[in-house]
Amino acid sequence: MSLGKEAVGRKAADYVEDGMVVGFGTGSTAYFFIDEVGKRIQAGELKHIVGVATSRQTLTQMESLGIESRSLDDVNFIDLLVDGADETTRDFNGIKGGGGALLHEKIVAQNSRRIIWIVTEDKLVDTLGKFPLPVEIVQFGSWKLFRTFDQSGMNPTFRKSGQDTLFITDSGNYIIDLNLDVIQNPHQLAFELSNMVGVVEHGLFLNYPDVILSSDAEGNVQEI
Ligand code: ABF
Repeated sequence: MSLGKEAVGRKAADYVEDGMVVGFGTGSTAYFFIDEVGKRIQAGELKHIVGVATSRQTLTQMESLGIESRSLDDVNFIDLLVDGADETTRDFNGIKGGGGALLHEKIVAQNSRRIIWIVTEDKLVDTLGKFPLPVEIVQFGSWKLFRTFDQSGMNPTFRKSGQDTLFITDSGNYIIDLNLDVIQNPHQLAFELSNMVGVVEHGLFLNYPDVILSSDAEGNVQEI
């Protein structure tokens, strides 16, 4: 098993300081970050930490570790957000939302003063798009939006949570994944998606992180 996810998740806890309002990301790498911060709080190594979760799944883990949590609207801003990503380039553009939490993740990111992405090195790509691009959409008229994506050659698929059950996000929306393979102009695509009626948010996170921590399979972590 790769040591990368655990190594980079735990390493990110070094960037948390006493008294911080911390944004806790979602996903299998963020899991280790949350666990490590919880351990350091329990050991008295970190004090007066307040956390904001990016998903119900993350909130549940935070509560199990005794991490004090607030809703986003109950804090002025977030000092540091640590989150995973599905793909990222070395110039800090990425795709997120593989875990279905992209909307809350992007809202929390917009309210964070510093953002660290934690990834294993396989997530580092030259060009985005191999990972299907998640697009969160309202349920009303979703099949019409699907048809629009399909007719535009964007190879859409509805995100499923079971055999025939459509995945529902924490905000009660659907997700369509766009299987694009290569995204030559992510800024243009982000602009187009953001202006489509019925699209709530997309998984292109362009120029979001301040730091990317990447780990190899042996658990060697580097800062990009
Ligand atoms: C989260 O991190 C999601 O956007 C994304 O799906 C997830 C991917 O990370 P991991 O591989 O660690 O689960 O932010």
